Amino acid sequence: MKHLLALLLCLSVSISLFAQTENTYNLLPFPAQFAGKDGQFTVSGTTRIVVTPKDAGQQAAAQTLVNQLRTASGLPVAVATATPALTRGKHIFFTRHTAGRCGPEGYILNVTPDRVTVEAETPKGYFYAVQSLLQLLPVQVFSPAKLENMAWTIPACQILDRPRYGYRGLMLDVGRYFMPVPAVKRFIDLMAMHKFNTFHWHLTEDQGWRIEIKKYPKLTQIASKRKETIIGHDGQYYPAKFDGKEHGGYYTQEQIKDVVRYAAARHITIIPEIEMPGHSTAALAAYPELSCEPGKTYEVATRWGVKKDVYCPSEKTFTFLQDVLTEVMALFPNKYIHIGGDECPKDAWQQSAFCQDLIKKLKLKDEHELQSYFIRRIEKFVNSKGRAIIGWDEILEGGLAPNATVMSWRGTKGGIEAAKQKHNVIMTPSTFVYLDYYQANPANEPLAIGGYLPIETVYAYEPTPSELTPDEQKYIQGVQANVWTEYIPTPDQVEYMTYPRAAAVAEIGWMPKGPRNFEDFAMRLKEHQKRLDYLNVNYAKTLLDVRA
Ligand code: TNX
Repeated sequence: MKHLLALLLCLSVSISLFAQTENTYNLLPFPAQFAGKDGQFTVSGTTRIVVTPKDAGQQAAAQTLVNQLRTASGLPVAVATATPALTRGKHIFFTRHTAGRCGPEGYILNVTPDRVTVEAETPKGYFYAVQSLLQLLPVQVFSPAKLENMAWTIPACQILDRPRYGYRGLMLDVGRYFMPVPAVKRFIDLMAMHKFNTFHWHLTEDQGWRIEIKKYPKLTQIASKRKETIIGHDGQYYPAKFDGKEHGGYYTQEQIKDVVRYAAARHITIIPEIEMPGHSTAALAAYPELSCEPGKTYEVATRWGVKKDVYCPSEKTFTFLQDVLTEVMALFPNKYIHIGGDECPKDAWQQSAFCQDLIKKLKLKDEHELQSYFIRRIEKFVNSKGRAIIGWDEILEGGLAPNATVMSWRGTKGGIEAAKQKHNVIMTPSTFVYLDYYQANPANEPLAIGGYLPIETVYAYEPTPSELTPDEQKYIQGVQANVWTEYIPTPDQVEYMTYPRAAAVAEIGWMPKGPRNFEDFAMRLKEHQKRLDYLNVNYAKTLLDVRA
């Protein structure tokens, strides 16, 4: 009996300890500096989110908090501008930080039983503070419907938070499978919740062109549709199988503008990608005169894999691409335009008399240098409009364009090389952050492109290569995970492949350098998944299954 009592006591202590860790500080990504305190702040119907008059950034962030709280709690919480009476009350206060400790994306959060203060220097800082406050509240705050009998508490703590990297991205490939606007917006919503700040929108592919270009209507009339899709890969990873369905879709320029605004409201920059000179079969199907083979006609590709049908480095192509980029730059106001540059087989160029003459005329060594000439010319154009290019690491071959940022995807080699050449780098190695790869035993998973990338591996990734000197390391701007969609035909499947692994990427990009504890992450993730449940996210349950 005594033993039984002791056991029960032990159990209840460990349960309450567990409950403590489980229900309190399940922040994801975890903040840079964090100290838990005693007690808690309770949100009630009279709680006001108090903002400085005329501060639109505070106002917007406070409104996000109020909307979520009202939906889940039904409490009449509201945003209010500061008055002396309010200042004495138990409220949530937004104030502008002036001591320079937050930086462009950071915030300071102080939660005591008597008040909550939120400090930041920018609208983005306030926005991220609110994301953290929502994560400090019970997970039920993510409920889309009102819940009764809840205590809406925020555990006391002190947080000084700012991200490790200024670039924290996710890429979505809408070329292989078109994803409708609501799906893209939802992808953006989930990114914002995880404090990602860059959405790389892969808009053109061999298998489909997805952005309306007014000057070239055949891009949407012809290049945005394919006859049917073969579930199979050139080079045959898998037996080919027809899905028998036509596939297509594109975004109108109005829709693009709407998505850009939507993302901006969530402090996410969109980087559009227009692929060149490879991955361009769909564009050639619409405008075959852009190829090196006069008279040849093309069809939008229906199989996956690297295609030999590529743009010719001709004046016609440059005019076309400059026109396209002009419309693209008008739609996307940010600095960076991604010009692809990956996987461009040189066969067509080798066989083309025009290309061989051009190589001679420009005194180039080979087709790699011809690709470099291609990218440099495009870069010059983009730079002349006040913008900058990003390209996949193949743009290193034959010489980097002078101001280009490199995305290192074939492992980390390209990124290391580019940083040594004093170019900015985004690390996105397939070996760690390709979310199209299997996350668990392929035998139990839906068909994927191959590769094996469980969340533990993703979480173990250190984006800044130790091979670089401290000076060179400064060129590593951040980290991005890529969702290629050859085997991901629906938005639901996108969520399945993206989460929870993207949560690991979010934390890698945010938390200060240092040893990371996967067990700690996994425990927070378990709670975090309840938030994703409320949001109806179709995340893979892999981690929970493994650990159950
Ligand atoms: C390589 S990563 C590609 C994509 C594929 C992906 C599949 C890169 C720049 N190119 O075209 O979709 O592998 O994992």
